[in-house]
Amino acid sequence: MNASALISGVATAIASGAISVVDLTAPLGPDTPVLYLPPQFGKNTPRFKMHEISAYDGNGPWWAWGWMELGEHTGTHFDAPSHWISGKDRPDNTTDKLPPRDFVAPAVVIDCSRAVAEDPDFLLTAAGVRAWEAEHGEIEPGSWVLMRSDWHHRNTNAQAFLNADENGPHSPGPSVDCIEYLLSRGAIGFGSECVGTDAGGAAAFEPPFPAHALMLGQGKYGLASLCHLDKLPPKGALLLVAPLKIVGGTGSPVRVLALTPAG
Ligand code: 23J
Ligand code: MN
Repeated sequence: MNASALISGVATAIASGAISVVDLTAPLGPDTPVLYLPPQFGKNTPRFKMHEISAYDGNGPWWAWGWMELGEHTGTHFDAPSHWISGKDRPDNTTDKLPPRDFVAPAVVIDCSRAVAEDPDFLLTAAGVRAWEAEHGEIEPGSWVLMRSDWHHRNTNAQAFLNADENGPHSPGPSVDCIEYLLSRGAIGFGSECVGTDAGGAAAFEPPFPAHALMLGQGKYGLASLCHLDKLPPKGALLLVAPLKIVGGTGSPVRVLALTPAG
């Protein structure tokens, strides 16, 4: 099929409902949980805040509008390579410089929800990914690899979402060898339902925060605070993820949409 027939085929299938458009984005507001890092790491990111400019009133009789206080890494968001020191010298590593073709890519979903229900510190390993591939086929180069944990159900409760105790946060994520394996497969990025792409305990890994250090260091991406990965097939979804074109941006809140076969 030629390109124009493919595009009109997709448009027709969306209009008819044969292809569903699934929203994987969490609501963005003052209650959106944000990462908390202990003081030894420096400063934290602020929570979202909306400031009113006018509301059809004396500040603007016919219009309502606002301005936002918004961290780049807030809510459902995208990590650009410049976010991490390992990616800081890469060319075109900021949100305004990334090639737009990277914003449309297939996704695979690795369902870890049962293991995570048993153990909030569950780590997806390279062996876990290989077991998934044995069942579903190899991960195609250029794919997003999304870790389904059903953690997004905690998203409305910051305490449960961050799940910290005196030993630090407890949330699932990828092991170091998992990220190394995904890079060897040519993944475009790693996505998680948790506050960041890395596990709660990842500060103690070697290297620390491997989804950040290794993925972003190789010019790949991250997606955090995804929702509803349970609505996607293990393979066969197409993800639309376009970060704001923030000049010099290290990341951006995003609306993440998946095209999936309906039913
Ligand atoms: C800064 C430091 C550590 C982490 C993060 C940011 C994120 O998760 C993020 O949002 O990129 S783990
Ligand atoms: Mn981030």
